[in-house]
Amino acid sequence: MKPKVEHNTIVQPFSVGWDPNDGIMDDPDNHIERFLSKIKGMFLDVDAADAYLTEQGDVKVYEVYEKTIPQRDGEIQFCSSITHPGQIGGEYFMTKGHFHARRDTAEIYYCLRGRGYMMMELESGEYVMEEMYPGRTVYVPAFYAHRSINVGDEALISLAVYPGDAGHDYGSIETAGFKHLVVEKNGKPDVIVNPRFGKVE
Ligand code: PAN
Ligand code: ZN
Repeated sequence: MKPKVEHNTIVQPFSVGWDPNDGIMDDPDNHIERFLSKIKGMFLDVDAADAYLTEQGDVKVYEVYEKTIPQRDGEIQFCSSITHPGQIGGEYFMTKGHFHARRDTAEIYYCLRGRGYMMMELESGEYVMEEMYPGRTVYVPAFYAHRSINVGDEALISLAVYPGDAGHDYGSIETAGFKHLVVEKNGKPDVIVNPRFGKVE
């Protein structure tokens, strides 16, 4: 059987409005919202997450606005990534993070608002963290899992751009976690080693 050729769907040129102050895209195809109740397991202190939910209710930890682009080589995916400010047991609000399903694909994040870090980790647990603040661009090389971490007191807003066929592998992070976590210590961000890293639950 001949392989299915997907190149018969041609994307029409388009433009889209996107407000750098709040990261909201005018006419998105997808608006992904991640609430604490659904992702509390990614925080180290799940009891603190439960206490937060009881005391302050469910909150949006982060959200993404995007247009639907065919997932194929040659196209480019882009989205508005918004991580809200907050902490759970001293650990800053952050995205779930992922490897790209196609591991040999990179990504850039152009930060427009807020203050934070991009945590980038290889499967081995080796890591590099780059600062994010307005005007700063982070290059996430191929093979690095990546997550945005908001260490400020306003939303951390970035434009993320990556190859059309990169895809997302969340499973590896959900089972093994990131080896390095960022927590507040003496009022400043500090990196700790995740005691649960690599322990499949
Ligand atoms: C970004 C992320 C976005 C949300 O567009 O998807 O910041 O983070 P999670 O995907 O980890 O939930 C990206 O890195 N795309 O490849
Ligand atoms: Zn990515």
